[in-house]
Amino acid sequence: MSFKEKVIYQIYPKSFLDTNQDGVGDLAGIKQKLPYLQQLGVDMIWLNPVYVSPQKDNGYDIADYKSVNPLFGSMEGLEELIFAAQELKIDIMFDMVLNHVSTEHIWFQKALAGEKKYQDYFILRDQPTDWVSKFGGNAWAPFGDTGNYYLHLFDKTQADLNWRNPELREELYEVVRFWMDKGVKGFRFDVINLIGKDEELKDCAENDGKPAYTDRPINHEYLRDLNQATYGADSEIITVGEMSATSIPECILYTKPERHELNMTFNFHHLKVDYVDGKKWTQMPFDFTRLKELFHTWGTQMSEENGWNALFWNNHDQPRALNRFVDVDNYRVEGAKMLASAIHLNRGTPYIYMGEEIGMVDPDFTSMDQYVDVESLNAYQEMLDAGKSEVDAFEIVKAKSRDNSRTPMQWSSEKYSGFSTVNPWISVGKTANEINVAKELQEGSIFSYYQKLIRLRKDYPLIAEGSYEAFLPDHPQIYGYLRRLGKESLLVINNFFPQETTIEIPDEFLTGKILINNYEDEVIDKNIQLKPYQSIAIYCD
Ligand code: TEU
Ligand code: CA
Repeated sequence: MSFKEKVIYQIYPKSFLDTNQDGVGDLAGIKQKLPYLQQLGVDMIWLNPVYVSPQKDNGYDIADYKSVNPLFGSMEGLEELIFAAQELKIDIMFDMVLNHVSTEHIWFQKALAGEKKYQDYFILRDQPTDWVSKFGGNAWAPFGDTGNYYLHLFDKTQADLNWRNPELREELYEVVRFWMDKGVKGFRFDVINLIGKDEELKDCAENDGKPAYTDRPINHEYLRDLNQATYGADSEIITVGEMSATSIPECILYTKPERHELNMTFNFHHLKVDYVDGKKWTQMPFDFTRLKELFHTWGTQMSEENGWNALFWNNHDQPRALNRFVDVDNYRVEGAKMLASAIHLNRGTPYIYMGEEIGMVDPDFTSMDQYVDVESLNAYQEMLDAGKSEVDAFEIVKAKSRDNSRTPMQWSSEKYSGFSTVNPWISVGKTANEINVAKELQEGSIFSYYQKLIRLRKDYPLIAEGSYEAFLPDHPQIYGYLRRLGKESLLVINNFFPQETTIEIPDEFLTGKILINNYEDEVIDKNIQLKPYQSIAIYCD
């Protein structure tokens, strides 16, 4: 089965299921829930980092690439998980953080101790540039008492690696091969479009310095090299690159099959349509016109140039999409299904973030003490420093924090949502009694809707392989598209608003059949009146 037919499920291990009652999710918990994932029908699970790490950035600060953090289990436990998953035809995707390591990594420690070989693994300069760290402040920190500075595009404890050094590159390839040998079948490469820094690093006031280190031409060379040295020869392996502040032409280059870089890319433009002036720590209602324009330009151009998108609404860095794009108090269920249809019938590989399949929402925290994430804590402080009141800064953190998606999976209405029997590392969301897996499987309809979408992708090659065209691009409420493959076509219509609206169905679809619909009993007429957040897909051949 090609990666175009597959659906990938993302698990944030810390928050999935705690089996040894220490308040932290673990590998044994994932293993225990494999039948649940099989029931859903997903093909692969992406695990956020489970390596040894001081957890300053929840595992994205790796101290040892070839290890399993005792917090989550053991290497043996991981091997058991990989094996048990394979038995159910589910593969494991690992998160490869190759742009930076924790300052507790032995390489950084040896570099600090003066070993020249390891100093060449990092990006050291005697003068910092004006680049801003993605987690706040200048992107350079003093390198011990050497008078030099090391680059950290993220937290101070995450030192950027020097990909210009072939020895360093070989070490990282070895890491990828190590996990391939363990049976890992997928790799998600963290901020992989930032690895190729220029030799000479210059000040760049524009956009916090991003143009100086993002999508540089040499980045493509490194990816081709990585491909050749590791997964390139194994057609079973699936790769996805997480791309920070990228563009369509770059993502076409990263994913065009004949270039042998990656299978697909994540980009975040559609998740910035509720940012004021592109700034995250602000609030506004989402800009639907902009969202649609992004979907249409990415969809059309990737389709025309044979690039491939990873499709998603949620991940561990984003507040829940239901709270951002849907009137969640009145239309949570309809909205959850509509959002799901909008991406699962689209051109690209869909990802489901844990809890999305039961319509989980943001936790509704009431105090700053409940937040754990380093980015959120830094941002809160920066907002106070800039003169915002505590109340206003809290409101923004509440809407924007990455912790919104990192709360424990809601399994049942038991204490701590059935995630653990002890107080979890981060508080459980307020809705756990109403929104949980046990209840959803008994009386809900979101989970079964996801099952159906996953099934459709496998039953209709058109969904996996078809081209993409915009439908009614100027309609104020509808995000619609057409998929075509040979004589077959699919029309997907999504009403993104709580207001009804009427649309005209093109003649070719009047004799088609409805593949999926989030309301019952719709007949295909020349004019269809769409209900709040209604989504319909009509197929004809
Ligand atoms: O994220 C990269 C990234 O660009 C986001 O962190 C983004 O800048 C941020 O979330 C804005 O809110 C990846 C991981 O997904 C993230 O969890 C890590 O913190 C980051 O890389 C560093 O490894
Ligand atoms: Ca545990």
